[in-house]
Order: sequence, then C-alpha cells, then structure tokens
Amino acid sequence: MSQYAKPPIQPFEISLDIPTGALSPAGPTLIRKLSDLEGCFENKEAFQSEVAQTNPIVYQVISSLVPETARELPQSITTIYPGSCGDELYMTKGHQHPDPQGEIYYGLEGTGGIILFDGKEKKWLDISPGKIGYIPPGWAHRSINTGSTPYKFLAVYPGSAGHDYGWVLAKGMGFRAFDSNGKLVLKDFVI
Ligand code: PAN
Ligand code: ZN
Repeated sequence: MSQYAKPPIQPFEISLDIPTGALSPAGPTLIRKLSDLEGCFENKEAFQSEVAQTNPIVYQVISSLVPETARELPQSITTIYPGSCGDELYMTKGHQHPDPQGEIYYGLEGTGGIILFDGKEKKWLDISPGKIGYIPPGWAHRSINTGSTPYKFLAVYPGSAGHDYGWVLAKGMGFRAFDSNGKLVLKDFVI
C-alpha cells in the first residue's frame, strides 16, 4: 500500500478519477467493512447478523500523498456505498478533531450529507456534486449516503487536526439517519 510522502513536499499535481474515486499519485487507502463500524449502528442485532452473513464494505477512503502533519493540508476521497443496516443508512465512523480546526468537504458524485454535533447543537448539511460543506472547528462529523448509488466527496483538512473516534462513541452524534421507503428520516441520537 502507498504511504504518505515525507516533508518537505514539493508542489505537485494530483489527478482525480471521479468514477473510481482514485487519486494519482495516491497515498494510503482505507477500506471500512461493516465490522469496522462496531458501536455505530443503533440496531445491534441487525449489525451482528449482517456482519456474520456478508460483512459488506461500507466505505473507502483514498488519501493523497500529503501527510497528516502540522502545516500540511491533506486531502482524501471518501466513497460511501449505498445501503443500510436495520434501515440506518450507511455512514462513516465519524470523528472529532482533537485540535479543533475547520475542514471542507466537496461533493463529487451521488447524494449524501454530513451530521455535525458539537456536544450540544446538531446540524445536517446536504451534499451533492458541486456543493461545499464547511465543518467549523469543534464540530464532530459523520457522513451518510442518502442515495442508491455510491456517494463520493473530497475532504481537505489541516494536517495537525488529528482524528478522535472515541469522542463520537462516548458523546453520540446528534442525529441518526434512516431510510424510510426511499426517504431520509433524521432521528435524535439517543446515547
Ligand atoms: C474525512 C474522513 C473520511 C472517513 O476524510 O476521515 O470521510 O470518515 P471517518 O474518518 O469518520 O471514518 C475527514 O473528515 N477527515 O478529517
Ligand atoms: Zn474530519
């Protein structure tokens, strides 16, 4: 698997192939299967049963060569596949940046959204191709595929922000996103 480049990074061009989400040159690729999302879905029985049966890939993240180090600005392409577990739409694990800094997402393909939660307030942002979602410092974020095709977006974030996944497991995410006969239904997240 490719690794991040070591600073100092020279100026360089990156090609993005939107249909595959591939970057060239590319850094590390992360594949998240359903079993990697332990504790994320509300319906634990549906989760255990689907993990035991097919354990599908829920999303992948292809990073550029730019490393997650101070003063750099890493980018990645996330593809969330369409689907649900116990009617709860496929999602990313979700995280808080321990060093609170802003981040931008840019919709590339498919339809989805971002759940944002700062520990008190919760927000939903619709993301589709051409739309930018701004994640302010201090807001945990989780992405959802709301459609029937893969949902892809570009993320650009400060290299020193870090990723805290335990924050979301401990404090929740504000909303949960469900499919109801093809329609998105947001419900309050109960810890
Ligand atoms: C994104 C996310 C990516 C995967 O690049 O890391 O969409 O989501 P999880 O990290 O929650 O699994 C980002 O927000 N970076 O900061
Ligand atoms: Zn982030």
